[in-house]
Amino acid sequence: TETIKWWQKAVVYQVYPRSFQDANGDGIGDLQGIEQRLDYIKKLGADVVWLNPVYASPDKDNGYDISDYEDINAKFGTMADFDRLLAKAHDKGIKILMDLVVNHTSDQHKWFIESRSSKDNDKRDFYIWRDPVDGHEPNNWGSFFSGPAWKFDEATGQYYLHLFVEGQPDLNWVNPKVRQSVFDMMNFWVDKGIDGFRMDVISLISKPDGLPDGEVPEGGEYGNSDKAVANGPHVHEYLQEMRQQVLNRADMMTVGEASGVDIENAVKYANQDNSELNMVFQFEHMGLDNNPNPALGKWYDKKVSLVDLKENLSKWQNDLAGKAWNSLYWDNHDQPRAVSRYGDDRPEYRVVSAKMVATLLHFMQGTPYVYQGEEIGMTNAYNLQRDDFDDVEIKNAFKYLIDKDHLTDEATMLKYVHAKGRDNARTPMQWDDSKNAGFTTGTPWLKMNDYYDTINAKAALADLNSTFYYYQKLIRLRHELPIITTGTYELLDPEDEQVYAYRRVGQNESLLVINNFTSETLTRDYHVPDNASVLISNYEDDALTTLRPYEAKVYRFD
Ligand code: TEU
Ligand code: CA
Repeated sequence: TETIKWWQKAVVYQVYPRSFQDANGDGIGDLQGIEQRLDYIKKLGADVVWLNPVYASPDKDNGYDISDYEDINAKFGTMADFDRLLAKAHDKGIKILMDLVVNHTSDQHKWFIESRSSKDNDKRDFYIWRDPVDGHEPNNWGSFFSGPAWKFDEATGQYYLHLFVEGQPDLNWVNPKVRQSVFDMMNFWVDKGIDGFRMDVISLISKPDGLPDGEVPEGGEYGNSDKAVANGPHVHEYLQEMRQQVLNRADMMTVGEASGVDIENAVKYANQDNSELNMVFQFEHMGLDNNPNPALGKWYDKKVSLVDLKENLSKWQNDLAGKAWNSLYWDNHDQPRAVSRYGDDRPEYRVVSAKMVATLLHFMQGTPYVYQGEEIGMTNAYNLQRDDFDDVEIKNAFKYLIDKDHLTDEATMLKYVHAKGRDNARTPMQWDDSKNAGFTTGTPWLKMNDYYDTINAKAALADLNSTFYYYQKLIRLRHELPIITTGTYELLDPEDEQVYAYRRVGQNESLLVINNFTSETLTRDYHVPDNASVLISNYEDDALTTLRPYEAKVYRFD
């Protein structure tokens, strides 16, 4: 019999510290604010909190540009605040997962300041420096956030690589001193007693030999660096080294954010020998609703085809089964709100469809992640206008794709941003209906979503039919029923464009999970056995073969 690891039964709650709770009135969420809200997370039932980066940072990419890995961003508090938060969380039985951002540092990190100071500095090789080729960039790679992935540095006459913004130079993992410095830093956090790491773009740390050009999408200007770099030649070797030097020192949980990962590589990253990571975040389902014009990439506002979504998620369920472990997510700080993207955020359908979307995910095999506000059905922030956005990806998209390349008009781009932009997820948490939703007594760092008067945690906690209590039940069921962790997954009716139904089959019992993805009333007969009982549903009664708008129900039977 296989033994189940604690993180295989766990549910993770993701906290975006900047937007969770401001304790000191400066408009920015902070560590003391998170501490004040631990009981809320406990009430939901989550086992683990993943904190987005809280380290010292000039915030060119909201903390994903780290200038000191062993210090706390003063906006969020102090190391003493962190130590207290960790202790308080542990007292309540909540584990803390730290964000580990080691594909790149900030250009203000002391390693980079030294590295750029001269060609013979002993930190020069900590980063990826190249001579110009014919007076140009060394290759055609584009940054993930528009524009080129190379920046010319006058002082030494070379370019450095930055897959993200200029302030995020890529570390040179080929250099053993870089790896050792990263592992030492990780051990500093392990020694503090943290419970694991979420590893930012870990699939990108090993660059291909010779840094070959990437494929240029039709109508685009730069080569695709994601495809060129993902799952590079030494990435598995580096992670095995990390496992030996750091991860084996404690019973931790690790999840690698693996942009560009396919099944073959996921099976290596998250293999059951436990020689690398516990699980990865894959991105394929996030790309199914991309723009048909590849030069516009993710910028689009059409909903995903349910048939495509089923095909993709079922592939991950089936192909990792028994070989590697899945992570399950609809959203995070880089994605729009789940109910807006996969459900229906019109007032009459918001709650019911948020529950349906949750049901679909939470009965799959893997470790589910709930992004702050998802549990109360927070929606995209349609009230933000071009000047309100903070996210560098959105700002650059307007600057490069619209102002410079005119790929579409500005009004259309705004619609795309309202559908896909990262700031949809980053508007502050809505705690109550008082000014600024109880998030801050000051001026919030990012404009609030208009809907906090009706969509807020206080209202959700006062209503036993809220999405909050539905998530609470989903989490409790995962803890109580082993079949959700171990059962076999079987997709039903792959071609059905309106209903996503699947079975989980265990040794002594089965679950049948049925989700109406539409606002229509449908008729379907799944031949539910007589001895079946409804385990959870977003409607009060069971209408048998009738599926009401966004109805979700799970039958349990022998
Ligand atoms: O995201 C990596 C990543 O793949 C994103 O660029 C993603 O494609 C994009 O955000 C979708 O819009 C991680 C972090 O989660 C993100 O917040 C950082 O900006 C990025 O790495 C750089 O550190
Ligand atoms: Ca604050």
